[in-house]
Amino acid sequence: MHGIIRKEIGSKIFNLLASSSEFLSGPMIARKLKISRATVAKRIKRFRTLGCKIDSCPGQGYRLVSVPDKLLPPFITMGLKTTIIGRQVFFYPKIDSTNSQAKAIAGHGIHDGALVITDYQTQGQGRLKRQWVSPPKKNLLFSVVVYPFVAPSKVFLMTVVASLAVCKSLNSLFNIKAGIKWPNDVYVNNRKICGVLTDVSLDQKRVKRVVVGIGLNVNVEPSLDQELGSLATSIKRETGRTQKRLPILKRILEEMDRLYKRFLSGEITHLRDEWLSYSIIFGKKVNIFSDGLQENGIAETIDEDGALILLTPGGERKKIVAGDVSLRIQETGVRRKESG
Ligand code: BT5
Repeated sequence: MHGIIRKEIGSKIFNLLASSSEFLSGPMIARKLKISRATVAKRIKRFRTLGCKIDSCPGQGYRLVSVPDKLLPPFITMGLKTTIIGRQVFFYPKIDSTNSQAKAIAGHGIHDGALVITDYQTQGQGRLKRQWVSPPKKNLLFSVVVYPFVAPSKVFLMTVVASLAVCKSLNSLFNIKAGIKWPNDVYVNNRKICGVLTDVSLDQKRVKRVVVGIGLNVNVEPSLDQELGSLATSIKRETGRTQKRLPILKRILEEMDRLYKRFLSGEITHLRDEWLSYSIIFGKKVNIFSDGLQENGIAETIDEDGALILLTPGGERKKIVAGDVSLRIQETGVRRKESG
């Protein structure tokens, strides 16, 4: 209990500093929050040990100059331009999986758009019991909990919201041209940079909650990682330099916020069209794997429920539902093994 109160005071002091570009005096902060000046000074000291740069000037007070690249809740919400996504943040230094944790806490006072984020997953999950691999503190690993009032057939649009948000952010921040490989992967130059894992829970045929997990490679060096090898890429690999994770996360949350609101207001066709414009599979020969069976054909389009329309060699059009399938693009010399 005491810990919670201390945390709340810390957040309040931090929020005051973060909302002002001017110096704020210690006595003024103390008066406003009904705490002692000593408490203010102690908290400021703690923020500095966390890596915040805070100027102090006798007679004027304190001014927040910068925050470290740490994925802590006050740093994430500071200046975050969203109204739904990421307004509530749960950070864990290490956890089994943010999707599992988000599912466990969803419904227990967890708001629409809550963010569950970690620096390291011990059991990062992909689809179909595959693994998501990510060394500690290198990448972005997070899940967002939402409660959209939509029919189950439209849940795929949350995967659309997530993958589009990632593509747009990579483009606007780094001029990286990312594309979407149906159903849930983001690729750059034929290598996977991000995976999305969407989990839905239903209540009498309506959607009760959706957890959308995003794993984005930021500073991992795939070539140094045997498991990722030549299949994966990262923002560092594409840009040639180490990148800060916090601004990337914020941009993705802001893009998700915009896209999620469009989804809620029924702009489904627009969202789908935008998603299609990022697709890297249309017109290409693909192999579909499901339950040990394989289908080949040309990826033609994606229908209004997110299913892939496959044109088979016999000229038949088959509808492939995303659920339990993997897709491989048939291109020689580009990919050496299936990566999801
Ligand atoms: C995915 O599955 O791509 C969904 C990954 C979602 C991960 C996030 S992290 C936060 C949240 N919490 C979780 O526990 N999960 C979500 P799939 O399409 O099945 O792809 C998995 C395959 O991608 C693996 O079998 C590997 O081949 C490959 N892979 C694993 N880690 C990778 C990485 N860091 N970068 C690129 N490819 C990777």
